[in-house]
Amino acid sequence: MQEKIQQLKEQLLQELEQIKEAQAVIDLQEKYFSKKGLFTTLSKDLKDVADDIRPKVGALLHDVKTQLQADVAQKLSTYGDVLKTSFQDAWIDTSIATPDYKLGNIHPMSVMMQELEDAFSAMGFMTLDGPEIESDYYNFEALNMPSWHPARDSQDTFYVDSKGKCPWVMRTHTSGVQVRAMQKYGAPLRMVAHGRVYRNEATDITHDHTFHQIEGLLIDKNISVAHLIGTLQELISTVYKKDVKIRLRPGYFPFVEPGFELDMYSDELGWVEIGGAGMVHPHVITAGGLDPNEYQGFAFGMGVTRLLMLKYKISDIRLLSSADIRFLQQF
Ligand code: FA5
Repeated sequence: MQEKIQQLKEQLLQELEQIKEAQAVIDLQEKYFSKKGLFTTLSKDLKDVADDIRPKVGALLHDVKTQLQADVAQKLSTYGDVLKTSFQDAWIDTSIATPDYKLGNIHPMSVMMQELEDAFSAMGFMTLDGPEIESDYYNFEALNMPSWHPARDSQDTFYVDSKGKCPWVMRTHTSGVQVRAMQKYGAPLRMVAHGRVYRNEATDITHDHTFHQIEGLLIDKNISVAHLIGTLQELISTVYKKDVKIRLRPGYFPFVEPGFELDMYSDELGWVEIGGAGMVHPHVITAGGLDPNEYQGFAFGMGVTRLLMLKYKISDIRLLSSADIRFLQQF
C-alpha cells in the first residue's frame, strides 16, 4: 500500500510538470481527487491493510494527498492571469435590452404583521414563535379546555393522526403560545406571538380555513382590565395611524376570566368583532408554572386578517391568499 501511494504520487507529479494550460490542471484535479478519483479509489484499499500499521498508512495517504492538492492548486494559480485575460478579451454587448422584470412588493399581510410587531415591541413585548402543528395539550388542555369541553366545538380543526399517542392538531389559535411562554420565561412577562392558524370551517367572505392571528400576553403583579384596555387602544391606534374606538363586550373563552369580545369601530361597517380578550384564568397561570395568587395577567388574540380587511376595505378574505397579482399590486 505504501508503495502504491508513492507510485501514485510520482505519476501525478510527472503529469503535473508536463501541463501547459489551466484546463489540463482542472482535469488532473478531477482525475486524482474527485469522488471517483485515483486517490479516493486507493483509500478504499486501506481496509485490507493489517490492523497494526493501518493508522500509519492512513496518515501517510492523507499527508501525501494534502501536499499534492496544494501543489496542484499552486500550479493552477499560475494560470490566474491567463483566465483573467480571456475574460477581458471576451466580447460582451452591454447594450442588449433585458426583459422588463417587475419588482414585487411585500404582501399586505406581512406589512401588517410587521407593523403590529413594531407597535408591540415599542411597549416592551418580546416576539415569540409557536409551532403551527401544536399538541392538543398546549392548544386546548393547558388552556382550560379538556377533551370533553364544549368550547372545543367552536374551534374544530384538523387532527394529525398520532397513532394513539399525544394528539397533535393544526393550531386553531395563537393562544397555545401562552403556556409555552410562561413555562419558558416565567414572570413578569410581556410577549406577542403571531402566525397562521387553521380551522375546519366553511369559507365565506369573512372566514377562511387558514388565517392569521396575533396574541398578546402580559403577566405581572397588580394587573387589571384597565391595563388591557389601555394596551389595546394604543396598539390599534398605532397600526391604523389614527384614534380608533374599541369596546369590550362580555364573551366566553375558557382560558380567561372575565372574558371579552373585542370590537373596533369602522365608519363603513359600524362595530366589527376583531378578537377576544380577558384576564388570564388561574388554571392557565398554574399550567404555566406560576402561582395565580401572586401573578395576574391579561391576554388577547386578534384576527390580523380582519384588521387588514378593515384597514384597506377588502371585501373578500379569500383575496388575501389568492396570489392574484391584480389584487396584490394595489398595495
Ligand atoms: C380566539 O381564537 C381566542 N384564542 C382569542 C383570545 C385570546 C381570547 C386570548 C381571549 C384571550 P376567536 O375564535 O373568537 O378567539 O378568534 C379570534 C379572532 O380571529 C376573531 O375575532 C376573528 O377576527 C378571527 N377569526 C376567527 N375565525 C376566523 C376565520 N375562520 N377566518 C378569519 N378570521 C377568523
